[in-house]
Amino acid sequence: MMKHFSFLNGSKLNSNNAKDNDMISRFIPRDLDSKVEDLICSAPDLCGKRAILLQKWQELRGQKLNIMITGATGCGKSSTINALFNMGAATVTEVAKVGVGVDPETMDITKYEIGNMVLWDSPGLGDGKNADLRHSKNIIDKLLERDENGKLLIDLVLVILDGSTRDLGTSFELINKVIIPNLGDNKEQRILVAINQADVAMKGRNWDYKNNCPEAALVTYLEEKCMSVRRRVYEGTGVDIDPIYYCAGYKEEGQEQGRPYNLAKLLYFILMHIPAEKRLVAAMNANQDAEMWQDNDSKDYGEKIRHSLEDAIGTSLKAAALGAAVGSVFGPVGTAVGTVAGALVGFFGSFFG
Ligand SMILES: Nc1nc2c(ncn2[C@@H]2O[C@H](COP(=O)(O)OP(=O)(O)O)[C@@H](O)[C@H]2O)c(=O)[nH]1
Ligand SMILES: [Mg+2]
Repeated sequence: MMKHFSFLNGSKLNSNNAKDNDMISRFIPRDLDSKVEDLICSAPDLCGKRAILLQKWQELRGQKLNIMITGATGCGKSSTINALFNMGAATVTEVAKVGVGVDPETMDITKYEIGNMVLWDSPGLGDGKNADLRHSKNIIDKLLERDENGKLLIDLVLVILDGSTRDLGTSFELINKVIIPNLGDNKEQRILVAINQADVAMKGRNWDYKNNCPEAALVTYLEEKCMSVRRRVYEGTGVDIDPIYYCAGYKEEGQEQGRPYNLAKLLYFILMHIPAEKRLVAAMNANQDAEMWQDNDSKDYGEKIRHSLEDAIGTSLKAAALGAAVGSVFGPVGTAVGTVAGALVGFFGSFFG
């Protein structure tokens, strides 16, 4: 059921005033609905399309997103999830527990639910023969699972590799033998391989700790590592992936918390690998600590993230309002909807840098 919206007393929010800017900086998702309601109600030129837009907005908000995160124990799955998303709001469930007395570190799948987003934290291979068999089976079962509409449940598999490990044999086993054969159609779209712990890939050498970024020699090393992973996966499966490297951040005893590197890049790649109408759900649950997103190999990712959201939301709202084919929408209503999409992305996209 659609929530009751106050259409009649619209136009109370001017998106340019100082109060509003202050609200942007302290924005929390809880406020998002009322902000969008205000935006849609106060936008001119919508020609009676407000109710449709509000309903479409609720539909986008209500999308279900399922991401599997897998990789060898210690590669940084937990660290990555904590860096990327607003895990303070997550509910946690241990699922698919098989057997008794297993080591908690290698214990099967953990399910994190944050709003409409579900993360399935699934150990990869390398924990011994029995554990590997169990983990493979759990991963395959999850990959083959279908939602209530008969579509594959998992939208994206994020495979994390430990960049400080030379031998990635078990990771190729996981990607080439377990994941890719069970990914269904559109395999390139539904897998993202990310090499973590970029800071210690050369045992801590060539990492610029002051500026939190790799020096030239380490960049070369990491780029080669990405190419070599790409090649190994292509040779093994014929699937052409585009791996990236990053750093989830680290916490050493008695030291300052290390900031992530390329985390905004990782989020951008995640957004581009999930269905466009689900991008909003991912972004809404992103970590709102601006510090996490600030260090990347390019300054553009904040802008790219906002653009990909604006594009997805704008396209969807326009299509709903005008019943027209995507991309062919011009004229005042199209422009007004585009403005609404841009403004609402601005509301919660400011922390991406
Ligand atoms: N130096 C460094 N350490 C990391 C990074 N990511 C994770 N770690 C450390 O690696 C260890 C294992 O990480 P964790 O997230 O528990 O891995 P998981 O077993 O895959 O969930 C922890 O001590 C983390 O602090 C990183 O990017 N750089
Ligand atoms: Mg973990």
